[in-house]
Amino acid sequence: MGAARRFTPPTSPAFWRSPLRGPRLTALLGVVLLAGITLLFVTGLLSYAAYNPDLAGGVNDKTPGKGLLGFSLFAWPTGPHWLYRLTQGVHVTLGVVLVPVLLAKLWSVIPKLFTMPPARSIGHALERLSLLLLVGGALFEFVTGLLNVQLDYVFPGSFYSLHFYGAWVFIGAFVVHVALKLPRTVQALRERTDPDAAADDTGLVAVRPAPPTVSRRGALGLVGAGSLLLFVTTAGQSIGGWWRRTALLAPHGGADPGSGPNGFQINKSAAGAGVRARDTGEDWQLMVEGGGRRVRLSRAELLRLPQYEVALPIACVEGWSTEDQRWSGVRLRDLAALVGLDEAPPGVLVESLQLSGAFRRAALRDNQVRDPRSLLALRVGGADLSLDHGYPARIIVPAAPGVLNTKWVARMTFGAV
Ligand SMILES: Nc1nc2c(c(=O)[nH]1)N[C@H]1C(S)=C(S)[C@@H](COP(=O)(O)O)O[C@H]1N2
Ligand SMILES: [Mo]
Repeated sequence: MGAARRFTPPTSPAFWRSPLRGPRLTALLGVVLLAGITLLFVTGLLSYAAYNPDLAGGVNDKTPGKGLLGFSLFAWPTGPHWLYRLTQGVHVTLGVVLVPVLLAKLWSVIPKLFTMPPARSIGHALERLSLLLLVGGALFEFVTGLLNVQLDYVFPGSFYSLHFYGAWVFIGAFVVHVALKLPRTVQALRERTDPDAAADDTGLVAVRPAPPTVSRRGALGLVGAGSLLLFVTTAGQSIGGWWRRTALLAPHGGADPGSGPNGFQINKSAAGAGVRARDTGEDWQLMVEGGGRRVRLSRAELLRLPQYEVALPIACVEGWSTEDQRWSGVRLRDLAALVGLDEAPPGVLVESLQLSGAFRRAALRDNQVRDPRSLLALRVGGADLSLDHGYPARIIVPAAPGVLNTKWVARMTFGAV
């Protein structure tokens, strides 16, 4: 028997032996994340604004305590009609695709987690604390985002506040981190090779490197291949057409939509929302209120009003979207005119006959009501709406997130928001 090998704890630099680690690998992964996370942050803020959380009454507001963090809000436009489809498709697809890069980046710096002593000075302690917020924030944002996309809102309602406040904590730590590390990152990218362990000021280069099993280029290739695989199995849910078949990782929605004009993704089925066929039968009436007036309309009466057809997609916060569907029905501004609000109609509060659930009501801004493409849709693709797509009537608004396209509408109150 040979002498017992001495145990090397992870707090010892000798424990970390991969010859791949070094400032250059970390810097390369770092710049990819710098670009990617910046775009994630911007598209995330856009998605937040697209919900119109600042409308009066707080109907759409899942983060009433946002305070100054609501500074970025603006009136979300109604064009181009594919706007939310694009921004949210980018947000979700990019978030998924960056997962291997994030994991590789964390792997590349993991020896630093075990640095001893834990804090050499107050400055060092503060830096490590900010890293806790950085790494914790990154993992939190990616995990909550992926759970929301994959599991159909595991935390309905609260997802928005978790992901929103988490994003601000994370981005604060991220900005500090970038400011501290950018000079060293640029230097590492300029120098073609890593310093040896003795000259290394980053603590990343292995002091006792193991023989290489893969080159650094090979390792980056693996990360890239992982991202590419995730891209082709995710992006199809937003690109549509032939690509939809490649979207193996996309969520499958509340029900099988079947084929025909109503054969597109269903988010929450009628059964799932507790909407029964007898609530939507002959007795169903739409109540339109506003300007001190009230009108009730049956579906037959709605069908006798001027009908318009628009080609618009449904684009969900989860990242999936449909191709443009041919919706037809009554213009929202014509409904406002029915209660006398034909001059510059105001925003509207839309309520579903669904009794409970976070998405049973939504508010639309005046610019959305006024757009001639905004409809109370009665039909899609030349057929009556299916119960799962919102029969007898649902909202469809250009460029808006799917959540504002309320299904099984029962009441519309103009001027309530
Ligand atoms: N009443 C009601 N309307 C609703 C929802 C809901 O749960 N209840 N879900 C919304 C969400 S989040 C989306 S993405 C769209 C999806 O519409 P679809 O199922 O017809 O594709 O409906 C919206 N309208
Ligand atoms: Mo949605």
